[in-house]
Amino acid sequence: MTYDLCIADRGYSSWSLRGWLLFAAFGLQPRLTVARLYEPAFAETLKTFFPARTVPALRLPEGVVIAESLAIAEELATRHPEAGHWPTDPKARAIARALAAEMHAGFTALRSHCPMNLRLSYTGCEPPQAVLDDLARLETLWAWARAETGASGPWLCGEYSVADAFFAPVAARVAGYALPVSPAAQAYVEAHLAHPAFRRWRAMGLVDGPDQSFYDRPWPRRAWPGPAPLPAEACDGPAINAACPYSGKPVTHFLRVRGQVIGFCNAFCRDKTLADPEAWPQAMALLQP
Ligand SMILES: N[C@@H](CCC(=O)N[C@@H](CS)C(=O)NCC(=O)O)C(=O)O
Repeated sequence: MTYDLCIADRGYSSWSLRGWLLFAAFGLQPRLTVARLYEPAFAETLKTFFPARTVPALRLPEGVVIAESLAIAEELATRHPEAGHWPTDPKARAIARALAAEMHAGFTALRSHCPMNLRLSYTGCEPPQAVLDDLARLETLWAWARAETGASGPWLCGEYSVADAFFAPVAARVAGYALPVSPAAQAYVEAHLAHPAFRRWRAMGLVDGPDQSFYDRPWPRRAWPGPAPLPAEACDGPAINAACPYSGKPVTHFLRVRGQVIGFCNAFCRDKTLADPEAWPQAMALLQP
């Protein structure tokens, strides 16, 4: 059963992140096509996903394309009930669905003033009142979900669900623009930044395509407030491994981490690992203690 998922620049495309998390955070793997935002080829690429005109666009195994994140969530949840997209408890499930739907339809001020940019973090963005209102609504929703579902861990409705996948790019915006939130909301943001699938996506987003000037802002920058990556550098071989940890193919591209050289079968897989080695357990497993 093959799913073809079309996404755009991982560093910037918030809806692509949601679509991808609906797979990666629930143990599913699509075949990816990557389009580039703001390039003529974007529309060309999407022609192969008719009738989609935005990403994410998902071609189901039957051949039909659906290009709305909520529809993708519902299809995957129905087709893979074991994957846990929605909470099984009826009350928690209803709340998770309400959260995902409100996210999908709302928060327009936050979305337009603070577009997702995983490549850096700004300070001094001075959010206007409409963004502060959106942040207040997030605080209300997040606290309500926790109180009603009795969630005691990091996620809103118990286990990580579609609701959390939908708020992951919102957490990235709070982190990326140093937005003012309560300690409880900040803890939720930090849980997203440390989530294994989010970390893998961001590592890819750091090296996936050029910087997009559309997202430049004139504000001071600070270090990304998520987990600090292990220092690593590109280098020459030989490596401690002959086969790429991801594909099993012979290694051609190398990096050094913790004083050891690991090889990969292409530049992208080397570079995404270089960006955040600990996001990639298959690569880290190669290292000698
Ligand atoms: N309602 C859509 C929104 C998708 C969307 O707006 N995606 C953006 C990228 S983050 C896009 O494709 N923009 C390109 C365009 O509008 O031309 C969904 O639920 O997935």
